[in-house]
Order: sequence, then C-alpha cells, then structure tokens
Amino acid sequence: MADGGCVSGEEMSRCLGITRSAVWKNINELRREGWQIESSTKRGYMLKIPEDALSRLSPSTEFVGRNLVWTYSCESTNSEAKRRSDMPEGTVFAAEVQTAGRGRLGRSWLSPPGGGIWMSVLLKPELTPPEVVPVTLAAGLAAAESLEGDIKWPNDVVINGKKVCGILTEMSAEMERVNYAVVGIGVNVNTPDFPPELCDKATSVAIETGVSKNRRKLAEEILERFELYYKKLTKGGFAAIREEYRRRCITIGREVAVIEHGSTTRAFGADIDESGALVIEDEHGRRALNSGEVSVRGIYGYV
Ligand code: BT5
Repeated sequence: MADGGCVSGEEMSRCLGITRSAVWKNINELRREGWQIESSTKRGYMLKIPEDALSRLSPSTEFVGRNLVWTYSCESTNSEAKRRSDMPEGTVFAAEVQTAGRGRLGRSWLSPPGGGIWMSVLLKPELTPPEVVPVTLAAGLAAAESLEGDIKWPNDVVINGKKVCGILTEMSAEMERVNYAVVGIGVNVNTPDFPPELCDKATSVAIETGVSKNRRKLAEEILERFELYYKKLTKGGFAAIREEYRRRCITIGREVAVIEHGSTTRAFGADIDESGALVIEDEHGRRALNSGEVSVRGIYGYV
C-alpha cells in the first residue's frame, strides 16, 4: 500500500498466511494508531496520504529541501539519508511514518503517522568534524523559532516544559574532513496523545496551543530558517548565531542537574560559549560542557 496501490483483503490474507478476519482486525488496529486506510469492496485497502503530508514539501531555499525523497513509511529517515549519501547537499528525506525512528545514544523515537514531521537533511559541509557540532544547534534554533518554543541545551525544543522536537545529527568523517552529515529533525505537530511512559515529558504543538498546524508549511519554515543559520555558521562558526541561540535557550540562568560518568551533580547553567558548549558553575568553579559528554536535566520537572 505504501507505493500508493490498492491491495485486496484476499491478497493480504494469502501473502501473510492469516485469515481475512485477522487482516480486518489488524487494519482496524492500524487505523487506531493513526494510519488512514480507506477500503472499498471492489478495490481493497488503500493508504490515504494526508493533505499536509511532506510529500509536496517545497521550501523557499537555495539548496536545503530543493531535492526531496519522500516515502510513506521507512525505518528512519536518518538511515535513508545515510544510505543515499551520494545525493546532492541539501537533499531532504522525509516520511509519513517511521517504524524504527531513532533518538540519541540508541534511544528510540516514536514516529506515528498523521501528526508528525519526520525529516532528515543531508549536508556536505567543508568543515572539520568539531566544526560540524554546532550545525545541530542551528537546527534546534531554527525549529525553536518556527515552533515558538524554547531550546533546552543542546537542541531539544520544549513548550511549557515538555518536549515537542528532538534532533539527531550523525556524520561520516575522517580526521580532518567530513564526508557528510545528516541532521534528523522530529517534531510532534498534531499528535493527539502519547503513551503513558512519555506523557509527562513529551507533547505536541496541537496539545499545547489547542490549534492544529499544517505540517508541510511548518516543515518548510524550519528548513528555510535552518538554511539561513547553516550558511551563517559555515562562514562564521557558532559565534555567528550565538546571540539568537542564547535568546531562546532556557538552560541559561537555571539550576541544572549534570549527569556525568553515571553520577548526578547540581550546577548553575551560566552561559553558552563561542563554540556552543554549556558553561556551568558549581562549587569547583566555572567550566564548559560539550554536548557529547553530559546530559542535563532541570531539577524542577523535565526542563
Ligand atoms: C532525540 O533523541 O530527541 C532525537 C530525535 C530525532 C528524531 C528524528 S525524526 C527524523 C530523524 N530520523 C530518525 O530516526 N531520527 C530523527 P533523544 O534526546 O535521545 O530523545 C529520545 C527520548 O525522547 C526517548 O528515549 C523518549 O524518552 C523520548 N521520546 C521518544 N519519542 C518521542 C516523541 N515523539 N516526542 C517526544 N519525546 C519522545
């Protein structure tokens, strides 16, 4: 069905070796999960592509998103981008649903159909590996501005203290040169609810504002802003976008819990430095933390 075709219940039951009524039950289960599946007695089952799906994404940019690879369903758009890293810089890989969406450090990312933006941008910057790190901060900034949310360092976007957007950046590099980087952006736009284990820290734009948004327009806005910041960054480093980033970053000025080498200590989020590192203050003084080394959680709630 993901190819846009019609599949009869009979064909599914034959291919899967299950009864027609089991097919029907499974289809209904998928519908409950948000898959829009239409059925007609003559033609069978067919997937309906929502009006605001990213299949017709067309941002006003120079190169980000000018090339689009969209599929109804894939494991992870980051994996798709890595698999097709021969495509031109700026190519966006997007899907309506991810069956194995990924977060950082092997965590999973819930990516049901209908309400989310699941997309990855393929980049080929002429930068060294450490210089690529702030690219992920630029993506967080672009998303936070488009969603009118706050940034929880390094790049979660939160609204009312809960996470609406996460970013996963992966790269292939040699010591001195980056072959490519993939910036994966996941946004809960119109997701109506979350499973119990995510309820207290995840939310969607629609839940927080009470208004559903057109996902395609929002994705275009994010990509347009991202291209702008990415260009600034490749010329001037993180310093070129630091002021905008600090303005949105709610980790500054708060007490934070620093989880490092398995133990948690309290500190004060003092600033974001010229390289994008978080500057903290504790009883040992002032020092900068790089995103790869620690995880920062606010003491009061998720933020
Ligand atoms: C992230 O990881 O926040 C990065 C998420 C990146 C997702 C995009 S979607 C397009 C591209 N393709 C992919 O496969 N990935 C990228 P992290 O900071 O590790 O947060 C993961 C944690 O957030 C999980 O362990 C859950 O607790 C929680 N979580 C999972 N799904 C969520 C969701 N939809 N919304 C909010 N939180 C979620």
